[in-house]
Amino acid sequence: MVGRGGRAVRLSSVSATQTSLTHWGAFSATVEAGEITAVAPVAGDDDPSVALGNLPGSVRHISRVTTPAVRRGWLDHGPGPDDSRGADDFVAVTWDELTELLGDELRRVIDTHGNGAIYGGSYGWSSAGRFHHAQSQVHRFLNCLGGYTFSRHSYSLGATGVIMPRVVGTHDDLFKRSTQWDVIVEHTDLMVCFGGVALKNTGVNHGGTTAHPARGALDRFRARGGHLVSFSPLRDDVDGPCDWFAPVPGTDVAIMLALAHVLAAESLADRDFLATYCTGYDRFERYLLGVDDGTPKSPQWAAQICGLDADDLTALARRMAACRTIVTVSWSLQRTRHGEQAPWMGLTLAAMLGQIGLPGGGFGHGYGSMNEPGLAPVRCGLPRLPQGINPVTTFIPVAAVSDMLLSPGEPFDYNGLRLHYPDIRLVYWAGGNPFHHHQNIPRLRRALRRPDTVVVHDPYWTPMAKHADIVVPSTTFAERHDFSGSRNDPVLMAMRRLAEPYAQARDDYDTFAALARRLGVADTFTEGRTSAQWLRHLYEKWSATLDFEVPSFDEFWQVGQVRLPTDEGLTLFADFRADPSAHRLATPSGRIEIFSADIAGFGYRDCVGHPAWFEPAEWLGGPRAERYPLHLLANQPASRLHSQLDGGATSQASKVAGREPVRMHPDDAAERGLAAGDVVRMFNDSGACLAGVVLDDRVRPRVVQLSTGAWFDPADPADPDSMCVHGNPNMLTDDVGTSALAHGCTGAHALVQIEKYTAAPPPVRAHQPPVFAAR
Ligand SMILES: Nc1nc2c(c(=O)[nH]1)N[C@H]1C(S)=C(S)[C@@H](COP(=O)(O)OP(=O)(O)OC[C@H]3O[C@@H](n4cnc5c(=O)[nH]c(N)nc54)[C@H](O)[C@@H]3O)O[C@H]1N2
Ligand SMILES: Nc1nc2c(c(=O)[nH]1)N[C@H]1C(S)=C(S)[C@@H](COP(=O)(O)OP(=O)(O)OC[C@H]3O[C@@H](n4cnc5c(=O)[nH]c(N)nc54)[C@H](O)[C@@H]3O)O[C@H]1N2
Ligand SMILES: [Mo]
Repeated sequence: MVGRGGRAVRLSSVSATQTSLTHWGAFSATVEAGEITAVAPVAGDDDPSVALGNLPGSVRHISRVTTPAVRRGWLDHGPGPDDSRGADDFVAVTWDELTELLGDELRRVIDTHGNGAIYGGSYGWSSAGRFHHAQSQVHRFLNCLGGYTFSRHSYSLGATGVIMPRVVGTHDDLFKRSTQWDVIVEHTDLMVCFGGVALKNTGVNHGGTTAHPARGALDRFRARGGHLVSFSPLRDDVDGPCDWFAPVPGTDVAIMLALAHVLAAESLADRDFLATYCTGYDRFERYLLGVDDGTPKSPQWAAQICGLDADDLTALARRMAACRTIVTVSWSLQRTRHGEQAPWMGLTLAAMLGQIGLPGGGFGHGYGSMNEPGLAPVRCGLPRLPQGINPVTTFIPVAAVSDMLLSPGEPFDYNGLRLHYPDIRLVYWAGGNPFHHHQNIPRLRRALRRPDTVVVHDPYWTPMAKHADIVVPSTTFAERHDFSGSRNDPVLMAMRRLAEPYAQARDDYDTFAALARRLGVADTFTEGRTSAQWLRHLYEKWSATLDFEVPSFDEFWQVGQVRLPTDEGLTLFADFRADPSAHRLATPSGRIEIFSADIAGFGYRDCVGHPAWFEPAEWLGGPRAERYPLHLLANQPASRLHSQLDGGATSQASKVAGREPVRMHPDDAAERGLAAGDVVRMFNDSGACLAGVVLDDRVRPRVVQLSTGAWFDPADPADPDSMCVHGNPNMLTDDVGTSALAHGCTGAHALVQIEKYTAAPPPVRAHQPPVFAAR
């Protein structure tokens, strides 16, 4: 291969063993006959993710999209709303036909309805790799055409992404510049963890990761005498010794208020810290002590809500005030109704302890949610594919996708703004799976009937691909050259191609380049580069910005990695503590806003000016629990990343009777006459799914866990209300935002009922390709 200027681009060809990287870790692969047959973690990774076991067999898996495909109804009748999405046959087309059909449809929508009629948010994790990042590629492509309606925030951090910039002036730094594991090991006496520190989740990092230090750090922390307190309905959200409190799910804010109440009532709150570094504590304290509403948020009050012992909470508050304590809040807590409150209240509790900015004290968000918190940030930016400029200003908070499609023109509130949903004609998805990530699948299926055209790029026949009109077969990361780059991983890794593209799969970049050519924007999109030339270009452009030496691209590619310098020994907000005027927070007051006049000014009923306890609809203490008496935790799966490679060996080994496992307490099973291995029907007003029973007394009674990621598999594809026979928990979650402030995803929780499924369980066909019709 020859690069620009005639230099040799030494992108090695496919060979038997290669290293590469996924979001869940770096590995070396054995490749035979175009397929990954074995993988091993790289040296230096002490705690590799079990999800690596899903990679063998993933290139030639039965669920691969092998040809460009168009839904028969769309091909026969042209674009338009259609109830048969998800139930129709597909027709194989050539790449040239696909480029023509899709290019012309994009042109039609833009010319007739304008660029704002394209929804190109395209949320999803796709693959690691800086260049072939599907979401960046689709955004760049659509920007070349004049833009698209976009989405803000993520399913991961929908509430946090809005509340935290308002009250502590940042969102990113909470993770990127979090207090490091080594500092916690050395200085922290007590880690009080709301939502535990789930090591299953630290396997994963956005953009990939070459090391997993969390488990080792917790071992060293305990060896030094540190103690862990976990509030979680699941004992195994902490691996190893801890004080385990199993509250009623969704009641953490009440617990935090009770701890805060003890601090206030017993003069244990750090008044100097609150006066110097915070604003609005007085307003909050009136609420805390019940001055206006007559309800002190005491341990006795909280005990009625969370089901824990009031004396235990009092004792814990005193213990927290007496030693170096870090309060951590997992991301799951903000993926619920009123999800803004838990991170805001966790921060407030830490502020009352007065240890924010001291080594090993203060606040942490997401230890055990992602590998990133606790890891040292790299001291430089990363190579990045420029996405161009989007002239369209219409957007939605990301988890409002069904609302948008079902209610064009309707007004909605978001973060102090009154916005309107656009009228979307074309939905473009590359690198995500809404049937994994969005709530209330029956509602999503109705929403997807509305647009004229749905386009999906994916390597696999995911349920989203099966609901598309135009399906574009993408390569997987394993079939192309790329390189990694993650802001808290010290290694930039070459991701060399492991196998030739399977069947007719094409890189997303090449698909967009062909479309750009047809639409007359090829030069803008490709800038005259092949993907190999882009890799070199991005690397060289990036290395020119650095104030330290890195090897040339050719050397990098040959050696396979570059080590980047990192900022070591960070404590979150240490600078602010040392000098609050020089390091003002980016909030209106420059300080931590325990009371936010801006938020109060919006007048929202579900998010007021200070952190507060709101009763959610989905909780065991509310009226809905009479009909649906079990609290479902729809958490992240231990066996895979989201829905990715659900057909792989590790994921498949976790299934029970071919279904996703639902973990429940033996008493709840006995009450329903259920035994381990039974197939059950889980249901509520949103929908229903089947699952396979696992009994475990580490689950709090009346709580059940069905992780996300089983590919949606309707018993009757033509019926939008059809149950899922495979165990997708988003059949059960309610499609409602966190509050009018953030409208974040609330998929973590739902109330359900469970009964034995007595009929013969339908076969699971989730990973089978759809039916193809002759032309
Ligand atoms: N109920 C409930 N729902 C949830 C959550 C929850 O806790 N509970 N969690 C939420 C969270 S935090 C998240 S982040 C989301 C995750 O939701 P998603 O990010 O949408 O889930 P993934 O399964 O990672 O989807 C990525 C898709 O990209 C495809 N892909 C991989 N490589 C490529 C490529 O190179 N090109 C293209 N075009 N496609 C590629 C994969 O095959 C896969 O279909 O789910 C959310 N949904
Ligand atoms: N293996 C694996 N790791 C992953 C992912 C994956 O798909 N697979 N996804 C990654 C992504 S994109 C994200 S955003 C993060 C998400 O990180 P999180 O949102 O933190 O992950 P979850 O597993 O949903 O939740 C963590 C734990 O919180 C507990 N929990 C749930 N509700 C409550 C509650 O009301 N109160 C208390 N105290 N505890 C509660 C649950 O027991 C759960 O196991 O995970 C990342 N890590
Ligand atoms: Mo996420």
